[in-house]
Amino acid sequence: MASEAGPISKVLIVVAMQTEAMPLVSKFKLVEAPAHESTFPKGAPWVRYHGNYKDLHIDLVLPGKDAVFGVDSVGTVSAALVTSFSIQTLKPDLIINAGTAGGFKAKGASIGDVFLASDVAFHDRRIPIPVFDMYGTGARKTFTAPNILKELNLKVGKLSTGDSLDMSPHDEEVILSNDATIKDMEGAAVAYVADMFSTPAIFVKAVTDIVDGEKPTSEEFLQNLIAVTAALDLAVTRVVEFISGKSISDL
Ligand code: FMC
Repeated sequence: MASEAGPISKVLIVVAMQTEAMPLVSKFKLVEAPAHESTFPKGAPWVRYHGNYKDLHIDLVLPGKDAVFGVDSVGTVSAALVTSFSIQTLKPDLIINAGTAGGFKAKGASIGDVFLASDVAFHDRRIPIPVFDMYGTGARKTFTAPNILKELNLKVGKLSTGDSLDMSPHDEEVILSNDATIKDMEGAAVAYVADMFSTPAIFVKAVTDIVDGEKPTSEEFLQNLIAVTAALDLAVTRVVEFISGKSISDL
């Protein structure tokens, strides 16, 4: 791992869906790590692309396809697993969790906005016992990157994470008390693992759907996924270009 003062050399990009990953793979000219040189254990569906971009080594990992249903393994469990193993084996200086999210228009989010999350928390881990309640919510501040924010002109907001795409009334209540502007299915899980292993992590999230709007979430999500992914990839590219040649304390 690079010291705080040394230039960042290894970046780990954690993405949940193949649709979100592929434009970044081609932008950074990453190649898939062949099975025989895979650092991942046999049986794990996780996928790793890697390569050098400018003076950075980039590893882009995704949880891969569910073995039974063949769909992207979205959600907290898969994200935590692949992040944990990737930190152990790839030893990144910085993690970028890039993905799509739902946004709250009441908090100023619009479709296509790209946010850098200032805080993360869970909204579907209700444990109404003192202290366990706070453990469940798991609110934490993310690594602050004021210069990335300033340079890239991203929006800032709190991110709330849960394992459902939709929002139950219970979830809504917690999301409100988490003061969240955006909502996803991986961020707080990636943050938990990154903190566990003292690896700085930033959360770049592009809004595919408006949670407090009229349209059904799944419909709006699928409708906007491709277009919003382009905005996400542009933002991630700019973040990576900004990071190149800098140290952690410059971010
Ligand atoms: N609520 C929760 N997650 C998402 C969302 C929403 N309104 N819009 N987009 C997402 C993200 C999640 O993090 C998943 O990776 C994927 O997109 C939806 O399955």
